[in-house]
Amino acid sequence: MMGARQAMLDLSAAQPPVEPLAPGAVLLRGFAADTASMLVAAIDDIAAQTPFRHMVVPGGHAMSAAMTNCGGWGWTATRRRYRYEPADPETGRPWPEMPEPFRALAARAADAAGYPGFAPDSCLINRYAPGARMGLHHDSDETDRSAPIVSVSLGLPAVFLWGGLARKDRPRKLLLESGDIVVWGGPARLAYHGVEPVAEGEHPLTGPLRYNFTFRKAR
Ligand code: MD3
Ligand code: FE
Repeated sequence: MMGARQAMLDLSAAQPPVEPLAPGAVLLRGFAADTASMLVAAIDDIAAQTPFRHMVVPGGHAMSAAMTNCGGWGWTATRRRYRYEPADPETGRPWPEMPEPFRALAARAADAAGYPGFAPDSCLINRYAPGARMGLHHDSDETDRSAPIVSVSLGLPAVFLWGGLARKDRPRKLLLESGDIVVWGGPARLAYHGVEPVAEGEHPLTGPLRYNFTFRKAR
């Protein structure tokens, strides 16, 4: 009885919609919604080994988003420079391994966005409390710019700002909600972007927090 026709009507097998944002950039709304609670548990496990911290950047101010990493290379900032490090400068130990479900999710999202074979070696995890933000920047510390960046948002929503390839280009605004994934590659890879201050709120999964993690090919 379970013929092809019935399989086509099985909504549980449907893929979430793929929304093109710009050449190279794709929004996958809700792509991580069904694995979100597992992802939050994995973040808690990583943070127990390599704590969230507010990095100080060149210019001297501490970032309002707290950060940690998993995978072979972790993004770090100091007063002097930005750099990918194989170990956490705070603990002296290698960053925790990238959990297999993280790697699989990133590869599946990249594939859905038209970037097959994505093999990230780095995952930067950002934690936003209400009021935390991220100023307009582009991500240029990676050696391999041919690979996309896959960004996963969990918990409280945030208004994401996304501009052009020049800092002066006026940014567009996009609400990113829990479970949303954005893939940035090709001509969008070096676009300027940022996050407006996160509003107060309570999310069933994360309480008063937003997480964003970005999968990268650093080397
Ligand atoms: C567009 N994170 O960690 S994710 C970052 O929500 C970062 O925490 C933001 O920017 C956050 O560097 C935004 C969306 C994002 C990430 C990387 C990009 C957009 C991007 C790289 C190129 C273009
Ligand atoms: Fe960024």
